[in-house]
Amino acid sequence: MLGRRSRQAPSILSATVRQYAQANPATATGSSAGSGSLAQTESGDAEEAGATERVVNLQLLERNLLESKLMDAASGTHRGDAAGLTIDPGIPLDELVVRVKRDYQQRFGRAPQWLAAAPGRVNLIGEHTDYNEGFVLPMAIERYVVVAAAEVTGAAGEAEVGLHSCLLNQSERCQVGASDFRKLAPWARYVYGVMVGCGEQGLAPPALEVLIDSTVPLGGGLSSSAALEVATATLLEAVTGKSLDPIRKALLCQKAEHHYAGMPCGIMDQFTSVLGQASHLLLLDCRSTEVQLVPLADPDVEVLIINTNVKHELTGSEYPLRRSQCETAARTMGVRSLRDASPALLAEFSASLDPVLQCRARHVIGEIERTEMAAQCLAAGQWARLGELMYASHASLRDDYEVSCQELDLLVELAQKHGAGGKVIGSRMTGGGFGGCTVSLVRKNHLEAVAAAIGTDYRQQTGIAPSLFTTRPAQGAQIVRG
Ligand code: GAF
Repeated sequence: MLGRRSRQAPSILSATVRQYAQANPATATGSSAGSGSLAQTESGDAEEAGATERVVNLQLLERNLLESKLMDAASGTHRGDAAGLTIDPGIPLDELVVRVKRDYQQRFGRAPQWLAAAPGRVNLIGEHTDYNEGFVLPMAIERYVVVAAAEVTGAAGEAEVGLHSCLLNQSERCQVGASDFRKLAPWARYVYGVMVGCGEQGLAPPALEVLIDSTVPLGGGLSSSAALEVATATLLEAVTGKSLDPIRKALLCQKAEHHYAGMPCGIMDQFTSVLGQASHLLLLDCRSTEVQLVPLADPDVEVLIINTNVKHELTGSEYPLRRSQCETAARTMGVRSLRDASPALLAEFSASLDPVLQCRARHVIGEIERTEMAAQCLAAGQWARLGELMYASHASLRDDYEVSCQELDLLVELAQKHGAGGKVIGSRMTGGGFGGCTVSLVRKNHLEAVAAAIGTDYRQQTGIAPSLFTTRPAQGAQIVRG
């Protein structure tokens, strides 16, 4: 039986990546991946969030327009009459690299010396479970952040780093470890935080000019920020010629997000961007950091991502609020985290636990269970059951965790409607919520028709064009040679 719940709480955790087949020899095939080494889990530093009311975005239209522009820029597409009805083929990594090299040459008058790429991620199931020490089942996607750099020779004193974002057409300058990061643009804080963290691990950068480009949609819940962090850490590995342990690297990036971007995220996004494997999902145990590779290589099954192109939460307070609600629920029930809770334990506390906290805990406890089951279904090819688990996950996120929104719910309903009869295996919101994307598993020969039908209905009912693309599970971060 896969992933039995460990009630141990080790302080130093060994991290291994292994093939799911090792635990389930009867159901999976493939080669094993490398292994990480030692790491201490970051417990997180979520602040007590005061606000309990859901934040409604009063400037939704304005923000949608801005984000749509950014998303178009990220995907390299232009919206025409067919927007929202066709699947965006995207830009392959090698083309993005060529674009980055060309832009670097134009901006700085010479070729970059080092390049690194890191992917975004989509989570198939296991939402809001990572910071509860549960399981997640994500994969890296074929959308990347690419960073390029060359050394600035003759720089005196503190090494100054120049940063340019092609996506936003913005530039920043900083001295790693010596600048006030609050004065930097938000995107540059991620880079700065990672560079500080790398410096602490002996990978301090010299004076550099850095150029950044991306095809990971911004604000779409596909981890554009984790991809930026991990690409930066990978770039510094190339620059310094030193390697970070993969687990340490992911934790360093997570820490940068906590401290320099103020987002108390879990470990899923950074781990996936570092450890992603072609043709595989990662069943990540967020307590032990053990990863099992679950094959997703059936040529008849497509992973369809649909972006609602809305984002309803302006303040960012909902995520820390959920995190602190989970911590309070766990404390009240006398367990270290909701990983250690069960439906029976929750029932015991039905009289004393706040009803909202009961709902939050019910989601997390159920979602951890669903994620383990989903990995088993995938490995055994039990697609119908997997689909049920995905729909159940969405309902739980909508009703108990309250992180969905009308647009996400509509996309899932449309997937169910147009995918009846097994055309769509399952569908659910993915990522933090309040907008962003859904992930659906779709039978290949129905893909185009189903995508067009969902896109048309969504646009008709919301007035918003969604963005659609498919992806195979991608390789994690890499230094790009030549
Ligand atoms: C965001 C966070 F960054 C992740 O750590 C995870 O909690 C996710 O939301 C929800 O599953 O992407």
